[in-house]
Amino acid sequence: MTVDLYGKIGPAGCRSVLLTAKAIGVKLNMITTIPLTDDVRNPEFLKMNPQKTIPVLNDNGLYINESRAIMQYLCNKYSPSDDQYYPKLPEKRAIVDARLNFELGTLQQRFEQAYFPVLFFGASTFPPDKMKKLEEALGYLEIYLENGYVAGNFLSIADFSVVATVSTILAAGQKIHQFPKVVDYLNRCRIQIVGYEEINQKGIDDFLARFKTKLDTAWSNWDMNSPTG
Ligand SMILES: N[C@@H](CCC(=O)N[C@@H](CS)C(=O)NCC(=O)O)C(=O)O
Repeated sequence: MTVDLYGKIGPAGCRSVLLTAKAIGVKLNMITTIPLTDDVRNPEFLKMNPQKTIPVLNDNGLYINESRAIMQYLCNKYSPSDDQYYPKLPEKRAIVDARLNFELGTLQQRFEQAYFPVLFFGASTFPPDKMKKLEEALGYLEIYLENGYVAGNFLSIADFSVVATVSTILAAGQKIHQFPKVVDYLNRCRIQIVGYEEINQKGIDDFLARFKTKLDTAWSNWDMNSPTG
């Protein structure tokens, strides 16, 4: 029985699912799927995910979209005895869930609001108010890292989501030196997360190959006197 993952290596959501699968030893059959093309507009894909986004998991007819839900499902279904990446204790699991939601609703969202105008909508530089909000979110992450990882003193699926997003933010040129715990965390995760280079770094490389010129131009237009400069 194969478990199919519709996606590609670039997007942060696909990377975090692949890092989870690697950590718990689940083999996923990647079906390369490109957003905004017929790959996601055909009736078979729409049946799996009417939102036309990737990643999507197809586990023998069970279709799951939303990367964090996929990660939780993979742990619940395929690693029931593992108690590290998605702890069973309600108190510990609640913090992992809270950080996953922080990543979805705050960190990722603020990254998109700050950077998508440049990446996708032709803006010449970044909106200062949105950059300030992103910096605030990175400040929250700095606080959450007080015990070493986002949900405590252990590596969890919340780290896979946060690392995928925050490494993209760094690659986009965001300054993070004012958040020493975030800097240290990224350096540690790079070594500790199995498959970091082949999965996460490859995604970052793809992101930069696609957007470096736009990012360089936007940063050269950026006012260095702004709070995030
Ligand atoms: N919250 C979703 C976001 C999925 C998402 O937006 N994926 C992007 C990856 S590039 C996509 O498919 N975008 C195409 C679109 O929004 O039409 C998740 O974490 O899976």
